[in-house]
Amino acid sequence: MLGRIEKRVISGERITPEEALALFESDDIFTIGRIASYVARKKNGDDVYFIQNHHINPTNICVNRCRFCAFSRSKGEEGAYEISINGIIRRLKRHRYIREVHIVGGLHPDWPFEYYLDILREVKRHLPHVHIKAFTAVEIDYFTRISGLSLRGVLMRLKEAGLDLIPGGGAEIFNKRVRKRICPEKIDGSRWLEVMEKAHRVGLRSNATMLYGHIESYRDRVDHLSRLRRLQDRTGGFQAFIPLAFHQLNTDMGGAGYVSGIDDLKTIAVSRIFLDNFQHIKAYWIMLGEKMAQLALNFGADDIDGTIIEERITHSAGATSGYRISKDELVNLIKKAGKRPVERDSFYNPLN
Ligand code: V47
Ligand code: SF4
Repeated sequence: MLGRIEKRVISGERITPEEALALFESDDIFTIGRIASYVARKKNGDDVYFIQNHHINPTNICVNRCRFCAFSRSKGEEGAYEISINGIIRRLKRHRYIREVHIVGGLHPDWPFEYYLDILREVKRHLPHVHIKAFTAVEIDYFTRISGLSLRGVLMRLKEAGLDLIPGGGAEIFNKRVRKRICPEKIDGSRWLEVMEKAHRVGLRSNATMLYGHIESYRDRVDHLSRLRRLQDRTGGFQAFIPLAFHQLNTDMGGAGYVSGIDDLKTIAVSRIFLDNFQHIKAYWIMLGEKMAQLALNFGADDIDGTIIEERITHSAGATSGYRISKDELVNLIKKAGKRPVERDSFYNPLN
């Protein structure tokens, strides 16, 4: 079966969901890695992208309280926090060299939509050279509810205020049954896809993610990837796909166990092979750990994310990676994987 898939991929054919399932079910990680590397090299040569970026999570107060999320708190609960707009600007000004800020947070019960627009405006005013990647599809849907505006209306206001692109979070797993168990309050998969489709239609590019390694099956992963591939066929608006390895510490899903390194590599590789219409597959070093992310560069990934500087979501759930990494360390890590480091901006334009 793998031999047939490899031949089909080499002759430029698209693999079917059944074939993707067969790859997930196979133990032949080296053959899967070889096929994925072939696809990655055809798309991006030996280039591996990174960016000097800064993550900011303005608040962990969230009305959703997903079961897999160790980061969120309810209002008034111990550990709940809010960072003021001044606080955000102060943090960013300490790192003026960054090219992108990634802003996502909880669904705050009291903040009006205007407040989120103010965050964008102030960041743009103080750091006009920085691209703003902000607000997951889940937050954007929430903005329609708190503002009473249409989805298009919200997206246009965000764009006017300075939003450059949308991160891929909140996708989790689209399968209804699994989603109900891991994040019952969250918008369903169809709505997540609808928000992304509309965003692409108004000219905003975005990423996509998949949370794996909890209670989902391989079939659920293939269903998730299929739905993303179909939307990408229609809009072409996704830049990168990022598989996110579930971390269980301090969550309500403690029995799930740790995701194995083999599963991390396999998920990167199958994503690379199946998502033939995505230009980039990102090995997010914060979740994979620096070493596994480096290995993933030889299993189909061509992007390792960036300097991050401040990370709360995964570290709340027990991530063992560092909190930040320097540009030099990223370059070194990519070179040692036998790849060519390319510093990029938010739209994958190479910087010299
Ligand atoms: O939406 C939450 C996930 C996401 C846990 O677009 C967890 O470039 C694992 O989307 N274990 C946020 N994952 C992170 C994200 C992201 C990260 C880096 C780059 C980009 C991009 C996007 O983190 C959430 C959720 O899916 N998450 N809790 C956890 N316990
Ligand atoms: Fe809220 Fe996002 Fe955490 Fe869910 S994953 S509880 S929506 S912060």
